[in-house]
Amino acid sequence: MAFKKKKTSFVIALLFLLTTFVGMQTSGAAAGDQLVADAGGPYLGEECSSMLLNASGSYDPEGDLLTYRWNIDGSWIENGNYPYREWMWYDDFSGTITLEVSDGTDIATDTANVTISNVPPQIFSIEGSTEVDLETEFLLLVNFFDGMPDPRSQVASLDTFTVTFYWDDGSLTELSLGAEEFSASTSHMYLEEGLYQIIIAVVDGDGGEAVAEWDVVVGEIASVEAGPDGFVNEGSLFLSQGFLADTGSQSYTAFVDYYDDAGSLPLLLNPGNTFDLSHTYGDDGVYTILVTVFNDGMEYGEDTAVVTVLNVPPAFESLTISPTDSVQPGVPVELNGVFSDPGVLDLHTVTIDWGDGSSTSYAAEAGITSISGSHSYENAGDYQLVVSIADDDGDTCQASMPVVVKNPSTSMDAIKEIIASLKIPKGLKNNLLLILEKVPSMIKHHRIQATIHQLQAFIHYVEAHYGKHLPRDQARELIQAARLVIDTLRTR
Ligand SMILES: [Ca+2]
Ligand SMILES: [Ca+2]
Ligand SMILES: [Ca+2]
Ligand SMILES: [Ca+2]
Repeated sequence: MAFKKKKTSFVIALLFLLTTFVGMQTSGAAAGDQLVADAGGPYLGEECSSMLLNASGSYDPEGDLLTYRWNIDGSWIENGNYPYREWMWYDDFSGTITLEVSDGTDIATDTANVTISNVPPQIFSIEGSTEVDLETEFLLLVNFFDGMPDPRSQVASLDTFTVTFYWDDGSLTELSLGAEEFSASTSHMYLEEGLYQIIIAVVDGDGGEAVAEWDVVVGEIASVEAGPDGFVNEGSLFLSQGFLADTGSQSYTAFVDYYDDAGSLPLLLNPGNTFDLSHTYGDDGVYTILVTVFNDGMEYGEDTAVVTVLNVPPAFESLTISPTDSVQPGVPVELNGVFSDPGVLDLHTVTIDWGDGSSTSYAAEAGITSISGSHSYENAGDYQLVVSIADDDGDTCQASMPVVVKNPSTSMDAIKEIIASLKIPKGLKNNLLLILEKVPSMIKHHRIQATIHQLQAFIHYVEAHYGKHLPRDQARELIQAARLVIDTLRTR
């Protein structure tokens, strides 16, 4: 709302009042005998729908007859002595309009905000054939409208259009239309027989969209089409789609046999008499899917599709050995693991090559996916253990792990050799050998704690003579060798 000046001096006082008593503007009390314009609004609407502009809040305190005019989109629209004015925008719009009122002497103006939204097109009809010959052009026509479609007051928008025909064979046709061009036609030719679901999209220049579907049967198709043959891996979902030649009637019932233990199953028919095939095979092979359709209890037709299911090799999920670092001869190494195979019906052969010339092999029934084995090595050494798994269709997987076997008895022999070579008093040398005398037999009988205890006693004895009759370097060498044997004994 705004006021038109009468005298310059008055404006200053008026601005003061406006700033101080904003809430009093509409009352007119603060404006004295000023002419007041009120443009109403804000106005919200849609393109091609009538809008009533309302200036009835305008007034003249002196009661003079007012004249009204509106400025819309840069043009003045005279409205005589009428405060109301019907107006229509033919396209979406966002902005302001200006009202000017006059009492013959003075004028006052006001603005109002307007937001007009786009209306999407509407598809009225599609004209064309539902059955066409192969490799023959056929015509399709779409009728639509954009704006106010009510036949009593049909009003078109200013929008332009893009019409796209998606032919369902991987190709499309796009047409550009000008304002008020409300029909589009084009032709197409199919190179393969089948049922095609054509999508027609009409989009106006402001993004409003309408979509419709048109089904067409191309060529001489069988009453039932089970869809194309296909390939899939065992354990993966096979998905395909088929249809009936009659796309309209709802009197059909269908069954599918996926050619495995499940036998014949009811098959859901979608609107338009299409159907979805969906199955997971537990083993490789060539399977013939059979679809049978009945109409009111009578067989209507049947069709097959061949699915070739490919074998998938097994794979390791986990594999561990225990103990993890080193092991002594004669102490068993435990192997454990899990493998997988999407072919849930596959049988497997697990082979463990222990790396020392011996191996273990066993058969795992369908559904058994664990790996286990146990083995004792006779001699110290570094071995490479290899696990192989083969399914009954010739695919395999393989994994290997190192195994370290250490012999504490060998290490004991090394200690004795060190003692024998020492240049120390004979009595001391004999005592050292005496403490270790029973150790090899203890190791042989797996008396681990007693062996460790005896070796610790040996270390204490060496420490007691450290730097005296036993030179420091040689004492350290003996202690280190004894600790190595203890470590080997502990890791079992
Ligand atoms: Ca528009
Ligand atoms: Ca529109
Ligand atoms: Ca298989
Ligand atoms: Ca397999």
